[in-house]
Amino acid sequence: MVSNKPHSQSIIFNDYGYSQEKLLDLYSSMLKPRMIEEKMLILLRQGKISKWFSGIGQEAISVGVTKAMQEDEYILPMHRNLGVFTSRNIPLNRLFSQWQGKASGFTKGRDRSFHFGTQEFKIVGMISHLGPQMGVADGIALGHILKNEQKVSAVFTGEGGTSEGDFHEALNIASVWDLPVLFCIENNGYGLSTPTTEQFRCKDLADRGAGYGMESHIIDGNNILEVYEKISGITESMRVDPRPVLIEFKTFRMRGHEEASGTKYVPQKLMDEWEQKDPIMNFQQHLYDKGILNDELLNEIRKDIQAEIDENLQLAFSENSIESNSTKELNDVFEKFVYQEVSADSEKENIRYVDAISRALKESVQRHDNLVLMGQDIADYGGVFKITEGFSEEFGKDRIRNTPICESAIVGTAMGLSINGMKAMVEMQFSDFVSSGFNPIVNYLAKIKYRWDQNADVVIRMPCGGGVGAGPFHSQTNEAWFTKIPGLKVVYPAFPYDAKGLLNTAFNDPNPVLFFEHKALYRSIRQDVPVDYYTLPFGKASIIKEGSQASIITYGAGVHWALEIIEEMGYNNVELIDLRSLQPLDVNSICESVTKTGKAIILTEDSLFGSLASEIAALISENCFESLDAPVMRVGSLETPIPFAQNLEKEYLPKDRFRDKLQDLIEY
Ligand SMILES: Cc1ncc(C[n+]2csc(CCOP(=O)(O)OP(=O)(O)O)c2C)c(N)n1
Repeated sequence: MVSNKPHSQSIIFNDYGYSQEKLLDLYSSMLKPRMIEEKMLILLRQGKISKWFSGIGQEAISVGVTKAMQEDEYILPMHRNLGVFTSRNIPLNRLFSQWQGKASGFTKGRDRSFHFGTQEFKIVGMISHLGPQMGVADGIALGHILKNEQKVSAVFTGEGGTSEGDFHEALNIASVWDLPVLFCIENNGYGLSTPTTEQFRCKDLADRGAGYGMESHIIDGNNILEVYEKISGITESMRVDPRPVLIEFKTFRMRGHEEASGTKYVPQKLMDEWEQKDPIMNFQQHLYDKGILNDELLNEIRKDIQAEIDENLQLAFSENSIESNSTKELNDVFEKFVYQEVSADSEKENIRYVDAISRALKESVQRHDNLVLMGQDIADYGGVFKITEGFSEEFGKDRIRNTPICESAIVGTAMGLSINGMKAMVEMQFSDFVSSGFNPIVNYLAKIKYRWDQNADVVIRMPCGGGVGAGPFHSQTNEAWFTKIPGLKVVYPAFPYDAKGLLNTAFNDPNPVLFFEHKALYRSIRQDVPVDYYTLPFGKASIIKEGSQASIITYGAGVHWALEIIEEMGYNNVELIDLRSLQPLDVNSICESVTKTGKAIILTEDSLFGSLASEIAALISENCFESLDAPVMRVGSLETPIPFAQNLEKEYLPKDRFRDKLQDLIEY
């Protein structure tokens, strides 16, 4: 407990040049989060609130950094940074309601504790996975650079979080791109129960800066004046000379990882040592010694803070539990998007699938001046498929950016760009590599709108698919990894016309879109495509061929296999549906067709278990059961990884099995 009792002073404060007012402001700004936490501990024991990640003993860092930043600069805090939120003057009742899952909080009861952001207060809260925050900070900082704004972004991590790949990726990107990000490591001795000796081997984490060609500093995280003074100076210089800076704050976690878990594994000696270095008691003693603070003033400050806490807690407790219904919940998964049809009556050109993608990209970069394209080798080299050839000369390397090989932090960067009002595209060199950026897609991009009403205006392009003899890591069609995740749109065109129109729509849509492009179609499929800009809607399948004998439902390369086999077998009366968009899925067109034909076969390039084909089969069984004249059939690839040798790959892919199954269905 903080108290009025004298405290032996083990921290030296240099307050030269500070006004009394400033010193007292820094003091009471640390006292407020401490007193909130002390109140929380009481409430926790009374069973009135849920578990809690304590920042007791680390207040000087949150408060000092926030006070050193400008109010309109973004801060990306972690779970022990209550002082960031209080120093940004968030009304306490809103904070308390957030923690209780109530409507006056920031997430409509959808996420807990500090897992929220607010554009109003320029705070971007964490996701549980810790590391992705750092890539997001890169994106926000990149947004400032591209808008010519002299602003710094500050992101926090614990020392445990520095072991995650995201930390290394984000530092590397920030360094290569000279991004003004202040990376703040709070080295508090333990990551849950793991001491630093089991977390890393370097002496100081600040030393890691050198490995990235980055300036770094060690700061006493318990000395509010040192934190404030040094961070003020560093951020001031970063604004005029944009660059990342790594700070290691030395501090200590005075309580358990979370309140329920205790600190048994921490030697008492360490606890005692750091108790002596308590940031608030030391500074308080300093202010007493200087005659700036006395019992009377301290009691007054404490009384005011206590009144603010009690009043706001009362407000939060008296607020009713949040109410909702499934319609409201479902309505908040995606940012509203009113599709604008743009049609082109212009002349047409006969182009390949790959050209159509390239055309849409170029037109969208021209149309949206806030759109940034990122990917490995996409600048001067033009990307491995040459889709962005010539783009960097035409649009400049600010907007057409080669990235280091770091899918996770680049997806995070795209997220950060969107938070800072930009649009972003990430080209996965091959869709297989998205596994290295999976976490931020499914946990950050997909969930952020639902969590705190922030959209992720990001298109991820996914060159995918087999039939190219490229083996297990350059051939996968991994759309089903994503169609399962609420919050993501998934598009998968089979023709140049659709590819161009749908990709243009993807850039207009403010939601995260995974855009699958089949590599085997890139240079094998041509079509007459309007020269001018046009769009096509998501969620609308295209009926490639009408018929009444059976419905073939497919997408991507499957459409071309089906066309070939229909022709080869002379099945002139089957209906062929190209889904084009998988999420949203055009369930109506599927059901209408199956109701008409009474027979359905779903063809996918994916292996069947848990595939989109299985989902569609279930939908048909549920919705069209009474119209069915045969079992719903599915055809997909073998349940193996994709083999390299061409004859093995042919056996793996479903085309030949589809021929037989279709015949079975028609003859049923
Ligand atoms: C990717 C991931 N792995 C594990 C966890 C579980 N976890 C949450 S916090 C934490 C310790 C974090 O330590 P550190 O980064 O030092 O921060 P501190 O809690 O000490 O402030 C762990 C292991 C998680 N949230 N995310």
